[in-house]
Order: sequence, then C-alpha cells, then structure tokens
Amino acid sequence: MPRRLPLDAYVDGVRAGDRAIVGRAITLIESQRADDQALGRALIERLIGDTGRAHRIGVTGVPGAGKSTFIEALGTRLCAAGHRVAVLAVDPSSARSGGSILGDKTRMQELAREPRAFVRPSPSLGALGGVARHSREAVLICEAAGYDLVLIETVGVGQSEVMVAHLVDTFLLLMIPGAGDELQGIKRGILELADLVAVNKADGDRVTAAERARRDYGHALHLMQPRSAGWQVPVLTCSAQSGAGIDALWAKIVEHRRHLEASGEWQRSREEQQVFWMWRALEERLLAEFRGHPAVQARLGAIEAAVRSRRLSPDHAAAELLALFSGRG
Ligand SMILES: Nc1nc2c(ncn2[C@@H]2O[C@H](COP(=O)(O)OP(=O)(O)O)[C@@H](O)[C@H]2O)c(=O)[nH]1
Ligand SMILES: [Mg+2]
Repeated sequence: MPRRLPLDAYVDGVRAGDRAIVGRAITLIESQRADDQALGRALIERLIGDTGRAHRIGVTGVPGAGKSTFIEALGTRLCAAGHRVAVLAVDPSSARSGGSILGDKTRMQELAREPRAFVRPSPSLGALGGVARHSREAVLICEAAGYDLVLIETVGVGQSEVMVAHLVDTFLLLMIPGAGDELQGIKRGILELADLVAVNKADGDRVTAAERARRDYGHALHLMQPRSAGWQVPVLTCSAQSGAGIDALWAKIVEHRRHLEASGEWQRSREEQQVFWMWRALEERLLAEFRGHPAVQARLGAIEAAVRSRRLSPDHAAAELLALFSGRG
C-alpha cells in the first residue's frame, strides 16, 4: 500500500467512514513532512463543511484514575445504543519523552473491536502547540467520518487539559476516592475547567470513601464559578469496572449539552473556540517565521548572551529582536 493516498481517496474514505482511511488521514495531519502537511491542510479544507456535528467530550484525571477504563465502558454502551464513537488521546508526556502516562489501557481493545467505534490510541508527537493542532484536526476528521461522539482522553497534570478544554463542549473530571487533592495533582484551576466531576472506583471497599469524596468535591465546587452560567457542576460516583453509575453520568452529560444548546452557549463557545485557535495558530506561525528570520538569526545569540549577563533587560531585548524582525532594527 502506498504511504500516501491521493487527496480524493482520503476525502471519500473519510466521508464513507472507512476506519482505516480515517486512521491514515490522522497520520497524515500528524506528519512533520512539508508535503504531507500541505496535503493535510487541503484535506481539512475539503472536509470542513462536514464537521462540527459531534458532541465533543473531554475526560481528564490523574494517571490511574480510570479514564481509559471509563471511556471503554461508556463507549461500548453508547455504541450499543446506536451512537458512533471516536476516541482520541492527548498525552503531553509523549511529546517530551516519547513515553506515555496515559498508559496501556489507552488502546481500549474491547471498544476498538466495536465496528461503530474508532480508537486512536497513539497521541501525537511534537510540541504541545503541534499536539493541539493535531488533536483539533483529528476531531474534525472524526466528525466528517460521521462519529457523533468524540471522546478525548487527557491527563490532569499540566497544560494539556487547559488545551483540551478549548477543544470540547463538555469536560469531565475523573477523581479517585481517598487520594487527597495533592496526591491527585488536582489544582483549583483544573476543577474550574470541569463541567462534571465523577469519583471513579466507587466499588468494593471504596464505596464509602467515594461517597465522602463526592460530598467534599460538591462543597468545594459550590464555592466556585462554573464554566457555564446557570450550570451547577454535578458530582457523581461511578465504577468504570462494574459499570455502576455510568448511565447516570451519561444522562448528566446529555443534560449538559441540552443546557448549552438552550442557553445559546453551545454555539457561542464553539465560535469563541474557533477564534481562540486562530490566535494560537497565528502565534505558532509567527514564532516560526520569527526564528527563521535572517536578521533575527544573526543577532539572536549575542542578544541572548546580553540578557544572560544582564547587560540587557529581557524586555529591551525583545523589543530589539522585534525591530530586527520587522526591518526597523
Ligand atoms: N476497582 C476499580 N478499578 C478500576 C476502575 N476503573 C479503572 N480501574 C483500574 O485502575 C487502573 C488504571 O485504569 P486506567 O483506565 O488505565 O486509568 P487511566 O490512567 O486514568 O486511563 C487499571 O488497573 C484499571 O483496571 C474502577 O471503576 N474500579
Ligand atoms: Mg489511560
């Protein structure tokens, strides 16, 4: 099989919901090669009219919270109910080290066997900015392929969940009982991003602890500003392993969507997200052009050295570099 297909083959294959082609289209947009990137951009342009229809749902939480197990349990149920479910992963650790903190279960073997599901386990490589663009375009490809639910797994330990919050309509935070806030690495900032909170692993001898954690998070959230006006963030318990509470949680996710649609926030937030990503793309391109600019390249080393030795203030140095870039230097 050729490494790369003609543009029409990608377009037709994605529109037909051909899972192998969907996978190859995502590989294409993740490629670092200039010719692949040009083809990838052309593909996104061709598909853009077929995008925007899915409910985009982010799932975050510390490693081991049960995100993959939960997505597999939920995804399997949703497929049985007639949905088509795509699962993507965003893992900032793999961008840095090549290792993954999303873990093995991210492969979700059971769900991947489901004909109505598409699972993309390998998160993209590259800087977080690149990962953001890849993830966003992967969502669009899944939508064009007819998946009506796109679930995105990410880890609640750094910046990736902030980025994912700008990608999704509904953001679910999975906690585990008895770990304590510090242990779970959950800062107030992450709690503020959540539209729903679920305490997972509410099974066996953890049921009481999970119930206590649910009450504690409920109290904490009551004092916070919710992400969308008029929506009190629900806190539930569930067990991804036994399936207990999963249906109730899904009902809340659907309720959140209805709330957004009724208030007009669904549309508004999608529009704001588009503009947000335009600025991120602009920043990324501008910075690349800046670094590649000959006058900047010629002076960068000397200016950095001057900043290091405090002969030049960082702000002054930035102004000088910008002047070089814009031809005023
Ligand atoms: N007891 C129990 N274990 C669970 C539950 N959900 C996940 N696990 C286990 O927790 C571990 C981490 O799960 P995983 O889905 O990989 O977590 P992730 O890192 O958040 O994606 C695995 O050994 C799972 O089998 C649950 O609801 N109850
Ligand atoms: Mg995982």
